[in-house]
Amino acid sequence: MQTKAKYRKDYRSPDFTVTDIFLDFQLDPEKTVVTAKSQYQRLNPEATSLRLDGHSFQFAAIHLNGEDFKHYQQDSESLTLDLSSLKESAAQFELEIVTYLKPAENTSLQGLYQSGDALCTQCEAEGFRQITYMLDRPDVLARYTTKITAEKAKYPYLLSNGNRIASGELDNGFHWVEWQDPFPKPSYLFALVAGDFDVLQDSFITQSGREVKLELYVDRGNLDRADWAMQSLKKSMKWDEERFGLEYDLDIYMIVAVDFFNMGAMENKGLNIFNDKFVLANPQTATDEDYLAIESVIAHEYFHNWTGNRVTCRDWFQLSLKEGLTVFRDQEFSSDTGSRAVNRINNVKFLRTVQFAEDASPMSHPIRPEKVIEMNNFYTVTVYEKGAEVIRMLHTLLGEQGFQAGMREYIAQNDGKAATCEDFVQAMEKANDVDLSQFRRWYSQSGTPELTINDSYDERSHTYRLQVSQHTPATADQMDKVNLHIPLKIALYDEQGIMQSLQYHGELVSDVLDVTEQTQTFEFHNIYSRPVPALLCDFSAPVRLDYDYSTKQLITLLKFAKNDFVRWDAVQMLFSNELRRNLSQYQQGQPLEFSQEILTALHQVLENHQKDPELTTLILTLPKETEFAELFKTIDPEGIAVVRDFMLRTLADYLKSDLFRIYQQIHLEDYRVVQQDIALRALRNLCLNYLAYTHLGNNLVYKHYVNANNMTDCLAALSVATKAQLPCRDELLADFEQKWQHDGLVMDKWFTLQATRPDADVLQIVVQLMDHPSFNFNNPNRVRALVGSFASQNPRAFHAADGSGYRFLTDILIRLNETNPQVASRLIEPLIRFKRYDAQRQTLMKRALERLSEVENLSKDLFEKIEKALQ
Ligand code: B3K
Ligand code: ZN
Repeated sequence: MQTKAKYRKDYRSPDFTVTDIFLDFQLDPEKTVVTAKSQYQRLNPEATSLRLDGHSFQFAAIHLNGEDFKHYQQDSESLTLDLSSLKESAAQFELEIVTYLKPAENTSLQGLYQSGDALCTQCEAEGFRQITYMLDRPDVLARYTTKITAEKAKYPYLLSNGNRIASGELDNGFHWVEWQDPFPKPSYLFALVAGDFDVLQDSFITQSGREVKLELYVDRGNLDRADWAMQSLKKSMKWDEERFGLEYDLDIYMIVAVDFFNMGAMENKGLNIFNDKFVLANPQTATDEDYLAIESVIAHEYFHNWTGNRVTCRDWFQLSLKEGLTVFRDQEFSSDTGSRAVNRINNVKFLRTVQFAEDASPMSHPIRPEKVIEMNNFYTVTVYEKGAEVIRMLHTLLGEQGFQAGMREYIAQNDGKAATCEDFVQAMEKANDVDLSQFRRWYSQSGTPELTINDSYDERSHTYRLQVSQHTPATADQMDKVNLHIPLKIALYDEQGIMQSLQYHGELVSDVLDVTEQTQTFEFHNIYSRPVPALLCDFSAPVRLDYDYSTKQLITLLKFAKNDFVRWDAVQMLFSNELRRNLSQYQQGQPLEFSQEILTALHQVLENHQKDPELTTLILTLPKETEFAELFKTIDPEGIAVVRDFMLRTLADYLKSDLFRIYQQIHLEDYRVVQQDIALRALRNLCLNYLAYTHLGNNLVYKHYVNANNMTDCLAALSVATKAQLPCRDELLADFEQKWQHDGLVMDKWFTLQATRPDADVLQIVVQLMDHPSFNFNNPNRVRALVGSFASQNPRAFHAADGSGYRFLTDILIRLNETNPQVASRLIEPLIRFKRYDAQRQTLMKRALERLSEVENLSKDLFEKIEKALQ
């Protein structure tokens, strides 16, 4: 195993490229034969050596221009051809390579592998090289023709990218299909699927009037769970035409849902492959949240057709070019078609918790990393979600029109090419005639900037001043930081809650302040009383805010702010302050206490629930333990759990009569996935969540479960029965298990609940469940649901002071290192963050990592993270 790092600065354009490739697959789970006939072109006339990437297959033969070729050297990761015998003038030549694969044994789920009874591929980032020797890099774009031959009874459907151009039957029960993709693409977008499926067919007429065939492939028997994904696809296609002016380009778009998949989904040209979790839904099996997640992942993969496929990445350091932009696009889609405020709140919650934590971890990296050992380790919240925030800041600075002009310029300049983040920023600059030199630093600087804000009010001159300082603390990967260009959106309210216009010497000024220096003062005139500032409205930049709000100011914002995000954010700060204060009480053995002012304010929010049930729900939802944890440099998992539990019970007790009244008022007959109903279900389930902690709890939750006609309500009841340890819990858990034991996807919800139960013996339960008939160690969804949730969503148990949680995870990681390093590398995250815990826990966590580092054949994936952590 080579664990050498690659650096962004070392990028060199390739000496050779492939213009066309013909792939022939003779499929068999035990032995697949792949013949790859490629047309190579020498780009650098001096080059005589051609290094191809490839591993994890048996190499059978290579021919150069039709003749047996022997001048090569092979190592564990590549084949290097000595082409000095090629005539100097021979700028073009053909290579034919034969390899043998064993998809049934491929548990890494990269390259060609078996999922259930089907065969499928996953090539991003560097999986194509597990199929054949290839210039497996995204700046080599070729036209693909793929012929697949397989046993017809087992594999009636044979799919690949592009258009189906020929097919035939063989007399031995085999058949074949040939596909051609007219658009040159990098190898990571190649895909192949073979299997027996149910197919949902539909079509879409593009804005220019072309008809596109849409096909959705699901495991047999799952057709009743495919509709929503198809609707989502059509909605996405339409939205991209309307908002971005981008139309689909092939005559067919296929989506295949598979059971074994390392991540969410994959945007292969014309043939998306999805984790079935992000396709399958009906009211009995999927929650509202699942429905919305499916819609956004379907949209995300579809949007990649332009941002990712037509314009791809030059090298993997540029990953955010396609991912940050495509996440921004899918977030905008969800916001345009649903509630903008709700979407913003949920995205910010995620970013602040998960991305801020990553930036504070040994894995901290800029959205465009500088150094990589295993590329799969960089499909991160930083590259994706912070990357999307960087695009969003550009959108804030340039406005919708300017941003869209930049998009048109970007696509016009880069269509059919492999581009860089720099190309994107340049297009934005050119279309808007602006200088983004300082803004570019967001691409190269890691870490979470802190904005410290002080204000002063001069009542004689009616002047209000905001003094803003920025500081980015050093991160594991980067000591020195520079000043960024930070768009800071603000609003000012007077004490009666009236919004003040922002003026400077009588002129109206923008509500987005350009923070560019280390310290800057912004002055506002004609302000007639000391205002309450709303700062970082809509989270206009991915930064931490430090302004010393009083409880009174925050309650003013909660009551009067025009912006829903600001209202929600004010309550987040109130909750955070309560938690912080009480945690220190708890740590000193003092009694806990919830501020009466805040209780009263929250009560008012609940009383006004009718105005906006969804926002009410979000405001009244107590942050999770993992969200609260991010407030602290050193995390006390036990203390946070205790204080949060106290806050939950206090709120429940204080609000119970209103909660009960609202709970009973809300009636929904048929289950419909429409925003209004989702909102009401969420509010009703929020009420249930609190009421579970009152004397009404057991009865109410039990009835809620029994009467539920959809998974959202059913799971809400089951979840709170487990979390509140209600007497009905065991009966309900058993009922759910009995009902869904044959459905892994639904059982994942149950595994997650088991793994996050507050019981003292939860680890024992998790260990036992690894032998549950519905559990399968080779299925990433199952492993994430049970082991992943335990390690990342049950902090109190995972960080048990005796180190049992760490030992358990380490045992699992040692097994996963062999079977599926990519999944292992995701699961190790909580363990490498030991610096955030007390000395005793640090010792235990480090010991676990040291044990892992001694494992034989440690994968690059784990090696990279362990090395960084122990450095
Ligand atoms: N591009 C894929 C992710 C590939 C991950 C490789 N380890 C899905 C997406 O972002 O749309
Ligand atoms: Zn993506």
